[in-house]
Amino acid sequence: MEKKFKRTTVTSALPYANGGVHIGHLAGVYVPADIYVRYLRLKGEDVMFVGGSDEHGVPVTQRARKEGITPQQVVDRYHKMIKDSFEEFGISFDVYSRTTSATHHKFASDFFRKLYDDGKLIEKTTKQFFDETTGTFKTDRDIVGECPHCHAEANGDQCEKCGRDLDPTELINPRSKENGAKLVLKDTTNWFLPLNEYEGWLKQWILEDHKEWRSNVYGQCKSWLDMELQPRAMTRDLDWGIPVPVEGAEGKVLYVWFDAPIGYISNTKELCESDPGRWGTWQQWWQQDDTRLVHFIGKDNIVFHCIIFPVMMKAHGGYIMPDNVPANEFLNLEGDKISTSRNWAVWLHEYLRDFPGKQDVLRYALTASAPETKDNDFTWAEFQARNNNELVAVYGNFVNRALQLTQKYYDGVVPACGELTDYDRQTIAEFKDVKLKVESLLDNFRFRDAQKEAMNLARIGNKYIADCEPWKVIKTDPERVKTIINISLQLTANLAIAFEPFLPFSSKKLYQMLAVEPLGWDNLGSTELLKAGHQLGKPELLFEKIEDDAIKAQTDRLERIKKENEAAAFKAEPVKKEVSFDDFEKLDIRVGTILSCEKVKKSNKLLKFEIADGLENRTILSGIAQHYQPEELVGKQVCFIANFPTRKMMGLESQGMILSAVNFDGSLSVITPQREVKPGCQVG
Ligand code: B3M
Ligand code: ZN
Repeated sequence: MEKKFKRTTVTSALPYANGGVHIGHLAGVYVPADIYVRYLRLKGEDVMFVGGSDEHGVPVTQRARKEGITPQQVVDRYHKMIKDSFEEFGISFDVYSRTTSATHHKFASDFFRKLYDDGKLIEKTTKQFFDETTGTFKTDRDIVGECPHCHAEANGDQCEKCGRDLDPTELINPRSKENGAKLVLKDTTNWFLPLNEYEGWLKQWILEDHKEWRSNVYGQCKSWLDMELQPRAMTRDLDWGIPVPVEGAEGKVLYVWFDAPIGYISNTKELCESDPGRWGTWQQWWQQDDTRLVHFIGKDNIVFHCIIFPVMMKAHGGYIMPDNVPANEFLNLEGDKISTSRNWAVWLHEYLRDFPGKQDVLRYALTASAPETKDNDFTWAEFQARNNNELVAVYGNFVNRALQLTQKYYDGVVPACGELTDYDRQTIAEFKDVKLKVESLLDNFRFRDAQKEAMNLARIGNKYIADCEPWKVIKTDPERVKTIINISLQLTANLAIAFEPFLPFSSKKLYQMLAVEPLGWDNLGSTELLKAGHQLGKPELLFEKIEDDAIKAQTDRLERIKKENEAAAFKAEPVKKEVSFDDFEKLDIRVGTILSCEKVKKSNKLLKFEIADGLENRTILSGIAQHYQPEELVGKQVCFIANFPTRKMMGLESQGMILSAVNFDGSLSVITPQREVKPGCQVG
């Protein structure tokens, strides 16, 4: 049964204010949410787009500790940075607030208190790790110890080495991450939300009533609901967060995942109160049946938005439930998981520094490879190709041709449309079709395919101009050219509408070039958007080619980061079995001076050395051709093993072995005495 909704509340996950925003965030959550919201607005629907920063939680306190500043200073810095990035990329929030606001603190606190007063929470005493030296309880992520499975150093919630999920009580010798103090188990009381009591309701609401949800979302919910749900703690023993509003709960705060989703509601309240004439009351957006609620999130947030937050709202009473939760999978970067700690990311502020004014290019590339159904990969090569082969060569090219021809033949004035040919009619019918296609894809959160359809419209235009050849026809039938150009210009205006949700900056520019006010979605498919006689603005290029150099700078940067990460992850091998001094003395290690060095023919590994060894000189072959140019070694001294039996390689004899250090990344560096010595000296 299709419900009739009067308004839509769209939320996008509140990013933790402990770091910047990268392309993974943008592709997974904010660009799709923004496309959807812009589309609804263009259709004239009543929609509110709610965002904000998530400023509580352990990651914020960890960052503060690392930098020696207060958590408030951390969130002040990153809230601003995140908000600015979103603005710059045209993420068109109606409100972007923060969970440290007074409105939010009160709202979340009252929400908790109502659950508490209504007996919807259960009080439980459990044993938690406690640091007696600081008098504080430790959360899982603040604890380190030995993994009981692989014996590596592991975190309280997970072992990174063997990948197993852990409970901190399983750790051998648990210690505080902060100061290394030994931890003891101590009783503490917290309040739990009995998720298990809502299992029947959740199964009906999701598994029966929302079979249309994306299969990744539905599937994750189903696997949660197939296991037995457990009561979940909604408070924590921490000092950063919203104090638990219950007597005797000093030193406890609301669990960050309790307060953060309430942030959507308190931010709505903040907006409504700032302009009630425009927005009405927050209750309209959260508690009225004729409101549709949609959450945009990444896949790691599914359980919180589909199970925990709905149960919180259900237990509280009065709230509507999300109608859809179009969660995305993850975006990888050049084949590797995006990681803040390894700096394996493209940060938005860095992108803007390197590609100023090219916000839409990134929006386009990210939507084109959006991880809607499975994890996807962002590569710089693909980014360049999307820009050069699609935005420039298809969309930009068509617009430029249409506008330049108008300039050339008619001084930028829209010519009148004459009689239509069958081909004109066929082209118009094709582009009228695009509207329905894009709509149905957007209504189903299929942003990638919707954008493809919009690009198709430009392809239709390019084909039309190429087939009609106005530059030839102008010589034989100038009246006909007026019609061709008129239709091309109408198509151009259609492109500005169709692309507006995806590429808002480019549409704005295009409207300026057409010298018209932005057009609503209903106009899509129309051939009467620009009147004959209308004077167009100045044509400019809509997109520019991105050169190889700019791309290489980015891939070089990533190469550098990869190297740094490998170096940081390097661990020395365990020491080999003991040997005696006699064993060592059996090896005859000497210093030689390289007289000549050349590549061995047909081998890409071997270099052939002539070495002065203080005796009769010798030839040594060494597999270091990938690491040195022959010239750079001539005249240098190296260490070699002098008493290995002669070996034959590639038909040549090698009398010994040159010693090299093997670096963390497998690169080789020959061992040279620190001061020059006589060739033939022994090493010992
Ligand atoms: N801050 C987690 C995240 O950024 C969390 C989302 C909250 S949404 C209410 O992935
Ligand atoms: Zn392990």
